[in-house]
Amino acid sequence: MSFRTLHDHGVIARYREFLPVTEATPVISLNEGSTPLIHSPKLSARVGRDCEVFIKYEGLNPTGSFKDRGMTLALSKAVERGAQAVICASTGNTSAAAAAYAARASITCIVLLPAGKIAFGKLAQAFMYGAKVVAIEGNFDDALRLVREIGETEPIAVVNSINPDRLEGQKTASFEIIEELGEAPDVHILPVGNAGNISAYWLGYQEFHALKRSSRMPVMLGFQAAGSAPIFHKRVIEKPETIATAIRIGNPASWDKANAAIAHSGGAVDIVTDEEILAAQVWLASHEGIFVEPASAASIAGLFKSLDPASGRAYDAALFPEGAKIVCTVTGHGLKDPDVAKDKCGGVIPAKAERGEILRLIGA
Ligand code: AN7
Repeated sequence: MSFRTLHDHGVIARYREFLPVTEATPVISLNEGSTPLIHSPKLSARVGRDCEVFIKYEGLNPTGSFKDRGMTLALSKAVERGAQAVICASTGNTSAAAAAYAARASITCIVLLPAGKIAFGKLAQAFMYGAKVVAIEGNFDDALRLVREIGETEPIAVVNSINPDRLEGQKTASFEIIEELGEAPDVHILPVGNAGNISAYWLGYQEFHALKRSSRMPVMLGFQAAGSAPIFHKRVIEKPETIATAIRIGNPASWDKANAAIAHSGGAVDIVTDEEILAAQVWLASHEGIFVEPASAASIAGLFKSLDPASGRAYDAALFPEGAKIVCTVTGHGLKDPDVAKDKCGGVIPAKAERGEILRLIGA
C-alpha cells in the first residue's frame, strides 16, 4: 500500500465528488469521518413499536468531535486560497479541530474562547496543537462577533460555521448514515448550539435524496439546553447558561438555516434541562458503553423526553412511524470534559493490596 493510500481516508477522499474541491485543492486531512453507527438495543426497546435506534458516534473523530468533518474542508480551502492564518470563536470543539488542522497545514491558528467556560480537555487540545489561545471576558456570542469583525479587516480566514466550507464538510455525516442504513432514517435527533450541524445534516439529506440515493428525508429533531435555547424561545438569550458548555450559545449563527431544516422536515426544536442532560450522559455510558460529553447527551435526553407523555415535549414519539429507524448523533467524546465526570468518581472502594480483603469488599 502506498504512503498516499494510507492517508487517503478522510471525508474529502470519500466524498470528493460532492464537495467544493478540485485537483488544485490541497487536502488537509487527519482521516476524519467514517465514524461508527452503533445500534442500541436498549434504546430501541425503550422506544418500542419495532423502532430501531442508532447512535452516530462522532466522538471517534481525530480531535474527538464532529467538527473535524467541516475543518478538513475549511482548512483545505483556506490553504488553497493562500491563507497563512485562521481564526475562530469556540465553545471548545471548533477550536480543538481548527488548531489540529492548522497544525497539519503548518499555518497559524488563533482561537477566541469565553474565559472560564471551556472544558479542560478541549483547552488542552488547543494548547497542544499550538494555537494562540485568547480567552475573552464574554461569552461565545461575543467571541463570534469579534471574529467576524477581525475577518473583515485582517488577512485571516474565519473557520467558524459562517464559513460555508464547514457545513459542506459536515454534511458528509448524513451521507455515511444513508450508505450504512441503505436509506435515510425516519428521524434524526441531535444537539443544537450554533445550529451549523443540524443545517449541515439537512443539506446532506437533501442532496442524497435529490440524487435518489435515498427515497425519504428524516424528521429533524434538535435539542437545546434549557438555559441556552434561543431557537426554542425565538429570541436571543443574552446570558446563556448550561453545564453543557459546548452549546452555551445565545445567538446561533445558522438560526435561519436550522429553522428551515425543521420546518421543511416536519421536525421541531425542543429543550432539555441540565439534569436531563447529565442523566442521559450517565445512562448512555453505563448502559451502552458510550461516553459522550454533556452537550452530546442532549440528543439522548431529547429522545427520552419525546417518549415521556408528562414532559411537555414539543415532539411526540407516538408520531414516530412503527418500525422507524431513529439516528441520534452524539457529537463529542466524554473525555473532553473530565470535570463533569469527576463528581461521579467519588464512590471508590479503598482497600489494602490484599486478596482476601478485596474479595470481601467486592462481595465475592
Ligand atoms: C459537542 O465548538 O459551537 O449546533 O464552538 O461542541 O453545530 O453549533 C460547538 C458546538 C454540539 C452544537 N455538540 O453544534 C464550538 C461549538 C458539541 C459541540 C454542538 C457543539 P452546532
